[in-house]
Amino acid sequence: MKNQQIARIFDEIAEFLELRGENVFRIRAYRRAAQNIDGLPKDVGSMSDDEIEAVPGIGKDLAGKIHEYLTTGRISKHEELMKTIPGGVIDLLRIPGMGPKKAMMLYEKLGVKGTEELEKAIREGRLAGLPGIQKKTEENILRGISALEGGKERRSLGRVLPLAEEIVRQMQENAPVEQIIVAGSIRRMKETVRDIDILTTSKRPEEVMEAFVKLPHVSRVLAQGPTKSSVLTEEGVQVDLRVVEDGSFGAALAYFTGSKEHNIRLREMAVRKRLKINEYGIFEEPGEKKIGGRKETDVYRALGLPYIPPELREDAGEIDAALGGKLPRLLELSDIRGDLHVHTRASDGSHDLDTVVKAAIGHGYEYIAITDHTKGLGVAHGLDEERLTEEIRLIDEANTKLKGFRILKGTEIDIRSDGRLDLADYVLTGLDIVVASIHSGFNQSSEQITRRLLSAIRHPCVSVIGHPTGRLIGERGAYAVDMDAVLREAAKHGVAMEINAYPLRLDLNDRHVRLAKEYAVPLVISTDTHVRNQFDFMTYGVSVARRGWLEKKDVLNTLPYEKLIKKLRSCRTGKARHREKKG
Ligand code: DGT
Ligand code: CA
Ligand code: ZN
Repeated sequence: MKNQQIARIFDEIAEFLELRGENVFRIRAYRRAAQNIDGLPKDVGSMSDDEIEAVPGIGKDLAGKIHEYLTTGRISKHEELMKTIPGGVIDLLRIPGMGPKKAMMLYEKLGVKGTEELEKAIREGRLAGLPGIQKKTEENILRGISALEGGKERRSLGRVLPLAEEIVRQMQENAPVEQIIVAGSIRRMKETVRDIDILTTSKRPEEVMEAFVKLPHVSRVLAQGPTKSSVLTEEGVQVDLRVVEDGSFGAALAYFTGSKEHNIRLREMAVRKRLKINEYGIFEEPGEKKIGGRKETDVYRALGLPYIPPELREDAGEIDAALGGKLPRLLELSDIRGDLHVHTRASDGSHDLDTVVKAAIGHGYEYIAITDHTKGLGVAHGLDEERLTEEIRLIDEANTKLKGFRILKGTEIDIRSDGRLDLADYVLTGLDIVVASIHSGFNQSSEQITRRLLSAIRHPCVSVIGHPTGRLIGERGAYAVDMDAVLREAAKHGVAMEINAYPLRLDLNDRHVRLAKEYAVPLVISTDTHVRNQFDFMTYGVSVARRGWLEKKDVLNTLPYEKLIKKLRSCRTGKARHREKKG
């Protein structure tokens, strides 16, 4: 994906402009463009000029710059700005997460002229006390440097999966491959992944390898052999490609999908059945007669097991469940009927109500909930009682014109630091859904933050707890919440927990989801869409649910509208009396 590179360049331009004290609107425009490009689920390289111009925040000028990058691999404005800074700073800019401002500061204060010198300075403790540098910043820089060198950094699934899919697509176009599939932790949809493992079959393996090492993403070839090659992409991710025999494809797929722990359990079972299972096939022990391996199901069938979906292969009880005929019938993406956490331009979303609704209908949904932020979140232009009342009116009006689609009136209400909600109850009684979330005070003690969430759950108008742990993968850990206590309280009050499908969040995570199911807490899966194509993030949320063993019946937004509205907890009065009550 070129998206990340372009986003990074725009961010850097913004920082350069900032360093030079230029127009704040100009700076903001680049930042916003960067954010929106990074949020695109599709490669800009595969979009038409019109489509690119339709991305929010991208006008003719920025579309031109994107076009320039796609055709020349550079943006001249960026290059000009690069010329204004010393050469030693440029090397520092290669580090993921390092912007021009920080790089200049480190150069000026410490005189470091490259990643090696910087690493040394960190190890010697020379960064301590510099403006904006914390222990965490130092750790991030060190991790960035080692990622540059090794390509073995764990990254979020949301970053790597689109890249993996694109590499597969390019291989299908440019190489004589037959079957081709991504295995490893990506196939298991683990929330972070270390590298991309791809398996393929071909009659002409050498040509496949030639094409692979020449892919446009490749920045370095680590190894090239007749059946296995490894490369490093421009993004610093390692990709391993293996060509296997047709008759071994299923066995290899099972082997390289893992997890390692799951495979070990399978092999132990095989030994007891006097079988041998490896990446080449399934063999009967005396004599080594091959009895299968073409299909992945061969492996499970040989062991007397039903097929186990990749998301469950973590040696977390799936083999016993399979033996006992107790595997869950996992939720599917197509079971989802609507999205219950969506922002519009009224707060920090990119589109008006109409555009968002059209996108949801285009997505095949039956309903969405509009859940803009509330006033406590000033940066997101959160709504006060009056603005939310106006939004409710707009939704009522829109609903009268829609057939076969419903907009739920909602809010993503801020849970204040003392646990109180950010809006007066009289507005909440006019809503179909209240998603309550924490957006500040992440450093509170476990006791404080747990109490805060418990009091939100006890508020009779709250339907859902949004992104319940607040973590941002690779950026910010979960706050110190006692999740067990929160889930028990949610079960007691029938409050749903959200699986926020936004790839950076995936919050709840798979372990919490499984615990929630055990406590019979209702779950919803929502994308937290701010830009219309982010409805596509649902697939990540569904993966978390699958890894948490969820079935269709465990998830509220698989229900048709009428049933959903009965199951969702709310304090709706039926009549929108909020206006009379006001003041
Ligand atoms: P990752 O890359 O850390 O996100 O996680 P995986 O699961 O993709 O791990 P990776 O890439 O090291 O290996 C891919 C699969 O290959 C792994 O899930 C199982 C299999 N595998 C790798 N090494 C071993 C091993 O030493 N023993 C066994 N049984 N399987 C292995
Ligand atoms: Ca892997
Ligand atoms: Zn939120």
